Amino acid sequence: MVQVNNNTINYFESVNKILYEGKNSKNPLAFKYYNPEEVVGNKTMREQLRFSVAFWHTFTADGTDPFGAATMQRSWDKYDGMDLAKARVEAAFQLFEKLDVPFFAFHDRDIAPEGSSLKETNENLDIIVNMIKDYMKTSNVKLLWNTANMFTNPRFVHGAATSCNADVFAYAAAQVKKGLETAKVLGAENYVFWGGREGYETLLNTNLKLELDNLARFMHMAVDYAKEIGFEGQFLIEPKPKEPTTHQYDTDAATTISFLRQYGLDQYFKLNLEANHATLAGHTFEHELRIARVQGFLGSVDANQGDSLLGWDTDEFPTDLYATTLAMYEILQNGGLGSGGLNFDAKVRRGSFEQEDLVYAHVAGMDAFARGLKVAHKLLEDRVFENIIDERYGSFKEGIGLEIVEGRASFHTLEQHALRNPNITNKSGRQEQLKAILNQYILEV
Ligand code: XLS
Ligand code: NI
Ligand code: NI
Repeated sequence: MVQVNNNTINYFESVNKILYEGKNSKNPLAFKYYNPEEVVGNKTMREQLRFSVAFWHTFTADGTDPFGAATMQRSWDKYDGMDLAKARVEAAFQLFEKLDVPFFAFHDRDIAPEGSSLKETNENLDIIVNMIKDYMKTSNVKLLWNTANMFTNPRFVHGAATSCNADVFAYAAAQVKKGLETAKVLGAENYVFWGGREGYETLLNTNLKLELDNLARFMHMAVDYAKEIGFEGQFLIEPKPKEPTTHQYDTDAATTISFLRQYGLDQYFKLNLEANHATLAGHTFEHELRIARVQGFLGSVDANQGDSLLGWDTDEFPTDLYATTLAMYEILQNGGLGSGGLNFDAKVRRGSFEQEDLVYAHVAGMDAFARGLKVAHKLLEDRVFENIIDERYGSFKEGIGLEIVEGRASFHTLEQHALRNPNITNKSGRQEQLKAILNQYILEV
């Protein structure tokens, strides 16, 4: 055990290391499906899934919502200020070990409090970053990504890189500069941009063109600075359509890819896709993953789920097996996530206020993705949908279809074909049958 506040505290006293006990286990503090060493496909589950704990939801959130006060009292909350920040790091590394997760992720302001000036804030950050660095020396946990919180402080009321105020743009740049230095010091695998308040409330006061141009300028400067200091992690953008602003610029995967291409940033960035953001954008999670995958932009995942009855970013722990299966189906076809991972950008419900709930929640999410991985792997191994899809598009493998695909067709040749073939026959898409097959795999693999 490690010592921080000159105390040796076991912050998760009632919890032992979580072990794989198999699907018949009744132990809530054991994995039923996640068996880190089990090989699925060509890698172990640990390598395939690359789980990450999100510092903000698990160590700083307290259950506050727009209607009510904090419900969660954590064992590290007896401290405050920098002592609290240190205690959180200590608790975090204890939980990482108990869950045996390979990664974690944080915003700068999750890990250290702001001071009265940028200089003091950076000094606070340095102390905690050095402490984390020390912990990482004796732990297997790596930093999946870090990011800058440029949405909580009132200075970001009109955004950060898309603020109407150039002083705020400069402050944000200073913050991301420090963030990249932090990423370098801690060997982060990625650096994330989530567009906190990078959007607008009303077009009536917004120079949309200037804001988008500035956002791109900001990202180019980040890329340049990363090169300058030798940070080689992957840059990621996390799309979200709304909340907190009415319209967020990084609305969804397709919009963000088009922004990256328009501004010549596409070679430097991939996407960090969050399940709940996909549904907020009116898409399924698998849609977002597919769009990114087929265009070579699938970088990482914020693994959570929304609630269709609520319609905001509820950030629940992922337990929906259809969603985890179809997500893993995309990820496996992507050849994995590369330097990315499955980051639990998820929080326990306000009513789940006991500290053990944090552990139950991660166990639930890890098991749901482990099961999704196995089902998706089997679906792909059996070529269940691939064979059906191949056959469905068979008309493009011969005759006029092949001419179209090979670029040999024109409106002239196509018109001749249409005139020669008056009787078109289509075949059923078999959606219901396919869903029944998917159910069968989820239940039986
Ligand atoms: C908020 C985002 C945020 C990012 C990191 O909706 O999901 O948590 O993942 O800034
Ligand atoms: Ni997120
Ligand atoms: Ni989110």
